[in-house]
Amino acid sequence: MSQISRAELRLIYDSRGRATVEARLTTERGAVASAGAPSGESTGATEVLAFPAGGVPDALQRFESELRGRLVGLSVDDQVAVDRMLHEVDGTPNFSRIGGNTATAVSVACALARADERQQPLWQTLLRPGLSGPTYPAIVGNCLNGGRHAIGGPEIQEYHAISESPRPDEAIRAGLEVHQQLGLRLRAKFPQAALGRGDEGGWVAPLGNVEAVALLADVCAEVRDRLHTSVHPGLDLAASEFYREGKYVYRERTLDPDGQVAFVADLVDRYGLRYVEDPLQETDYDGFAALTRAVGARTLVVGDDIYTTAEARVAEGIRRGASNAVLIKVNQVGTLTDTLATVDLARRSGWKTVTSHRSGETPDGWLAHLAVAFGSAGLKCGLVGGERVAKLNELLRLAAPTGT
Ligand code: 2PG
Ligand code: MG
Repeated sequence: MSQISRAELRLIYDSRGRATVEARLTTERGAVASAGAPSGESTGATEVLAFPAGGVPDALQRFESELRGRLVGLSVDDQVAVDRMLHEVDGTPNFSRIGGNTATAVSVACALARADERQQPLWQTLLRPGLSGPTYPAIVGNCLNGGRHAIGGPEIQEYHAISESPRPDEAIRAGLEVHQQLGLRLRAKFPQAALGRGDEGGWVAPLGNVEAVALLADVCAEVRDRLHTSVHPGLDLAASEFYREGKYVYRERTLDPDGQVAFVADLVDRYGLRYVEDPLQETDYDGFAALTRAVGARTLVVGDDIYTTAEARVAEGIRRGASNAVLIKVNQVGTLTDTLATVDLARRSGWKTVTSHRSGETPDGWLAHLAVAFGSAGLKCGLVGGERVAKLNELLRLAAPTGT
């Protein structure tokens, strides 16, 4: 058992150039570990707050006056005690005093320091019950951006290539190939347009919602045949973002909730989607359940904004059969202990987990270890852009530590 001898929090910038925090913990045995916290843009209503009302300056000040002294002397072996202290000092249900990103950075840095002391990779330190070694997640790789992550794209927020292989290098290669081929197809289709990339590195193009799914499905099929790797289309609709007064408002159509369930089910069947995240707005457990009954046997129906990684909301989802998978983002709940409770509940209940980045990311790689430690079906971390590639590269490193 080794105690924290020094604790620091600093301002850093995320991939959007917005301020966030990074924690650095030193132990009495000389381990040093840093972790930065990412930030979302299409956040769930029930997420903890990333920062106190005064933003990062307030978070830094509260850390100095209330947290630093409490951290020093705690054991890095006792993740639960560290995370409990974060809740105690905060004293609110949603980390609105110290900020969920401070909690996330400290909590993950503690796990990294423990792994360092044990001379283990992080995934091994956090490996969930029932898992005896690493299993590698499918790559949920963002190829095309819309919604709040892009300017001028479709309403659906994320168009993914879901690439699966027991070998992460093959899965990553297939995802990257879809991204690159899609870029070439867009260039050919819109020779005069200014093509760009969105917040998560996916392309942004003047495509309709269904037109984009069709194009992605076509490119996935071509890459699948050529590389002989399983790669299929998937979506994060982030449907709360275009839900207005009881209706889902796309540029091409406006749908009531039943119409939305039928629309998404049709996309799954027509284009072979293997992944649909947030197909309904974040309070519609019944709509989620109807879609899961319709297509849950052939696709992952994943809840993000509806659960916000919180154990109680996932328990409600399980009771109501609302989906068959849950997205896992540490900073939606603020600590690793809270995150592990949700992951373990999902695993016990036969649900899949998908471990996810945020749209505003840091160049840290620890997310890849979390996906492996949790036995996640997917690692959702984007495909291109330094902050996304950092996670993919870390997955490569942990899968083949010697580079073979
Ligand atoms: C999502 C995420 C990440 P954000 O909706 O799943 O892709 O977006 O971080 O903006 O919440
Ligand atoms: Mg989402």
